[in-house]
Amino acid sequence: MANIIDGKAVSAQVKEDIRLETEKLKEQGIEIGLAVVIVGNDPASQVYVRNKEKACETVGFNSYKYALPEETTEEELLALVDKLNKDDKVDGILVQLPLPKHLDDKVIINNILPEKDVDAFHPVNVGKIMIGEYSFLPCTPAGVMELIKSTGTEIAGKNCVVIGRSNIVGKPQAMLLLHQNGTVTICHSKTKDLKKVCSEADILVVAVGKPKIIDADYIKEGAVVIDVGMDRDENGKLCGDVDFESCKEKAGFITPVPGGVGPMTIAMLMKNTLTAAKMHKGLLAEAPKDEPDTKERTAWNKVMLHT
Ligand code: BQF
Repeated sequence: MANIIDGKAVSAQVKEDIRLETEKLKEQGIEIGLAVVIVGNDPASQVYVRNKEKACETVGFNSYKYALPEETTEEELLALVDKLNKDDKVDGILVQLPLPKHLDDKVIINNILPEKDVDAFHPVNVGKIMIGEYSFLPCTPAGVMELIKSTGTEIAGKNCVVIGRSNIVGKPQAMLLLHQNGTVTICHSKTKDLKKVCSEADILVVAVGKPKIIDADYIKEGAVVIDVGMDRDENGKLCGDVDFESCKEKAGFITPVPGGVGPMTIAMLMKNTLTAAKMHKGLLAEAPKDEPDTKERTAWNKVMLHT
């Protein structure tokens, strides 16, 4: 039986550290605010937004929720983004994706001030991730890194396989693993012999979006298996991209769904909001830099803790 990675517990620890720091800032008269914008009535998005508001409450941030109707125009949404960009109480802005079809995610994201872009989706922040200069951590990949760290697994020199190449998870995930000196392979729908590639992975991150497509045949004995999937099985029950029951004996460590990566995504969003606030208030002059070749693991810790 593999060790099950408890994402809820790790996220609770991250949030507790943030709560303590937020409390100290409050004593100096500094409050932290996150604006959460949701357009339309997608039920999953509503759950995610609620999770984010709850997390704000847990760590002591002010959250400002803007629930806009499905018919909101690009002009109206951009006007709100502009207002939030200028609002001094708002340190971070989060626009819940996906947006309704008539709105272009890219146009909206490009109009969020990079220094308030706590999802790290703005091209400026994406570029910084590429060069290992993290103003903001990409939330889900950074959460995955924390979960790997919690297992005590060294990343340097390991075979790391990421399945999925999205801009939100797969691509930035590969970068973070690379910056920790992993030997990284990105797989996708055109990859030949996925099973063979995966079965050589010491660390396997699955972000495909298809229920239980990875079973024990894909897993190397003792591997760290991280499941980013948020899918529904044939009975409509929440499950991941990894067939947990099939893999749990063979993997060394494995994340469950729910209770694995999901809570970490939220915790990392809180961490980014704290960073945004500190930058905004002039408490953090420069973005932390990651220089993996010289500083290796300690660099990651520094980046994560913004020390
Ligand atoms: C848990 C997300 C796909 C597309 C857009 C806790 C969340 C999920 C699960 C959550 C996600 C997934 C979020 C659990 C935010 C993660 O206990 O397992 C929290 O709220 N997430 C999102 O905002 O947009 C998404 C997945």
